[in-house]
Amino acid sequence: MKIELDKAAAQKIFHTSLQRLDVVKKRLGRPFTLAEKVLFAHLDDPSGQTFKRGEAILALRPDRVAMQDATAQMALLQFMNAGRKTTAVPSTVHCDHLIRAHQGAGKDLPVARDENREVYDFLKTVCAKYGLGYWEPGAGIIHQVVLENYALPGTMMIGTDSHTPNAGGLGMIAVGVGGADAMDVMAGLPWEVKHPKLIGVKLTGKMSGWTSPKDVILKLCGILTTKGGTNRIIEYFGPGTKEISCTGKGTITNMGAELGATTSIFPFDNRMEKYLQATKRGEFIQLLEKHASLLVADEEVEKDPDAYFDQVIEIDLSQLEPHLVGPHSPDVARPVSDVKKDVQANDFPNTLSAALIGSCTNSSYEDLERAADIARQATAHGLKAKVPLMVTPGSSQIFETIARDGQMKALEEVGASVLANACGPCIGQWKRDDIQIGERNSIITSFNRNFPKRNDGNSETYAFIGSPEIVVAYSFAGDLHWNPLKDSLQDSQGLEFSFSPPQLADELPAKGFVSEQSGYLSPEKGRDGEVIISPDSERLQELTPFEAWSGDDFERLPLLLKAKGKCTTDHISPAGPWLRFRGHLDRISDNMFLGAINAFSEKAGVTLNMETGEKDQPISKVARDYRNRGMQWVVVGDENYGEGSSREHAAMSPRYLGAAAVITRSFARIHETNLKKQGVLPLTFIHCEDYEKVSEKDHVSLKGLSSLSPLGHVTCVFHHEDGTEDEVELAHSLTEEQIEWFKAGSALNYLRAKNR
Ligand code: MIC
Ligand code: SF4
Repeated sequence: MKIELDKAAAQKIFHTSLQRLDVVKKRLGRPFTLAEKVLFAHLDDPSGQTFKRGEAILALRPDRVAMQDATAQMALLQFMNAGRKTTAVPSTVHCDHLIRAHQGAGKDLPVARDENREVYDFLKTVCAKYGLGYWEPGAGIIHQVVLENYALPGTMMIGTDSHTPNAGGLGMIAVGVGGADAMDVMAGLPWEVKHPKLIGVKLTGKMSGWTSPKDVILKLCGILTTKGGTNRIIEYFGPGTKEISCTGKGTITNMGAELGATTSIFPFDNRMEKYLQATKRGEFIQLLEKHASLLVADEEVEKDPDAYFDQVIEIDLSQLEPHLVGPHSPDVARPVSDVKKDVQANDFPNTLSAALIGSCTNSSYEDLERAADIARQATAHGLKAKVPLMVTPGSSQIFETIARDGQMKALEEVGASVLANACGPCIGQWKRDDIQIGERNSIITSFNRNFPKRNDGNSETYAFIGSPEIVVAYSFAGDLHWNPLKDSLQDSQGLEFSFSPPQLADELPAKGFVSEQSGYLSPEKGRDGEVIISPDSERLQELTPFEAWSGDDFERLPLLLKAKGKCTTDHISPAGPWLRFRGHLDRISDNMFLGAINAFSEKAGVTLNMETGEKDQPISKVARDYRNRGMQWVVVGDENYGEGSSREHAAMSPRYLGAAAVITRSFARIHETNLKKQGVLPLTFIHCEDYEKVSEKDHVSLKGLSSLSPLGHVTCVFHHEDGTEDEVELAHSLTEEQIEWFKAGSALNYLRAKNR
């Protein structure tokens, strides 16, 4: 099978799409939105599929799988147990997350190659053996590389990273999933997802001045909040969509992940054509034009959006102001003009300690040109950045092109350092020498996430997010009280000057991208290589299947933790230094719940060991102790539990250390599926206030599990220390088949038993 996207393959996809869509059109007999078209065109069984937004489960056939190095390890360790010779669909692995940012690209990359050799060798040999494409460290960040090479309007992809929807900027349905979902698709099974509700975002007007695509999504984060997109697709429509470059659209769909959205998508237009042309995929344009009806919503939708979307939001690009969001959550949004007021009112540190641009979200040619424009203005006034300014290009193609066209020089002239084409400081892989852990400071980035500890491992770093040009402007003032749109600075002569908004930038390089494909290995090379995992490796560990469910109700299991407030996957399974152990379940499980806030002590990462009576013990240590005593345990969580990343370690570590169930007020989509896949019951309080009934020394019983059925309830008893009890009803969203996963101990166990 060819990994590269080729015309024949695309033709085949569109052919099947038309056939499937025809079946659904006849069944439903109404106009479709774009998201519906692409979803329905990928149904496994278009004539038998049931539809109900927010309830039915769609079985889909994605065209492609992409995985990044930190999640690919688990996905591939599971895939190796699935008994196949090759993957069922073209699949790629991208080495980007494990590279540490310390002294710039030139020095950091060789260090990363050396430090992570064992993992890279493992990934490389698995790719060769099972026919996957392999992108070496330094080649670029997964989402940028996918956009440049594999994304195509009207097609469908899943990826083991929550920002996979980046490809929605090029009209694709691209969804972030856990490794076990990726494994299913690579093993030839359909991929299941809840039939999403649809949010239509109508864009009108035209951006100007400082406003950029980033501000569209930052504004939307403020409107919808981090859980507003759960089990929903965000579909953009209206005349404003055509005013945004393809990569700008990618920035917007990328950060739809911050809303918890299943994915986001833009309709096909000539900005996408231009991008395909520039990235040497012009050969697809004719084919796309021929199938244009598959790539945009039916006309009726734009005329009467309320009839087709579950919610409609309108954003007038002409009125949109540049925004900054943060700290600690991407939905704390306000226009730049309100930043000073907010920083003062909340006593956030106003002095900035660093400014960072780039990442998978914002490192397009257009982004870096606009950022360079601000840098050039500063140079003309003799200024250098006041705080360290770092640039993370998204891919080697971008890196080489901005090196050729001068943007890099403009940024370096004001003191910027260029980091490797990798995630680096966006995922806690930022080794800072300037700030001590515990030191209060603010930073500003053009990334997409800003949960505590996310960038430098320091919970006292307050991260604000804005567009690259806004971030670069702030780097010259070094102060959040300063407003780049209005306030002036002193130039090298002591004269006042203000920045002008960045010039309208070329969205694509006039001379084309520098695009020799460096860093890609196609699987044809090295087919017969062996996959080696050393038994005493501390980076990789073969997986042992989890035990099947005993068939008995869970009786009086200890409450390991009641988490309070935000409990993202970064709280459950932090990244940064722990990324090292992503292929070693036992080792990485030592990080379990390090960031979770205990509702009783208000402390992070610690809990009471009810067996020994010891207080404030590391949560993973207590879990191991319970497990060693042959006990399973339960966790209680708050709202939108597990938001953020797709990392299935946040489900596998709990399962490995003995979790029977996680009971919350609500779950984020990917994490809820990850728990189901690993055989942990994700349950939700029917009455949210029942969360309050849980006390520190509770034991928990879950009843009637042998008659668990879709849409049924589970009765739960919290046995309190004083002998009293509270009985509450819990809901779950397990389907018939997912109940079988639970019974088998995991989805993988179920799959293996079925194939036997
Ligand atoms: C992230 O942005 O949080 C990550 C790191 O890319 C994760 C994946 C991971 O944890 O490996 C994601 O977004 O899914
Ligand atoms: Fe990497 Fe950050 Fe993008 Fe995740 S969000 S893929 S960590 S650059």
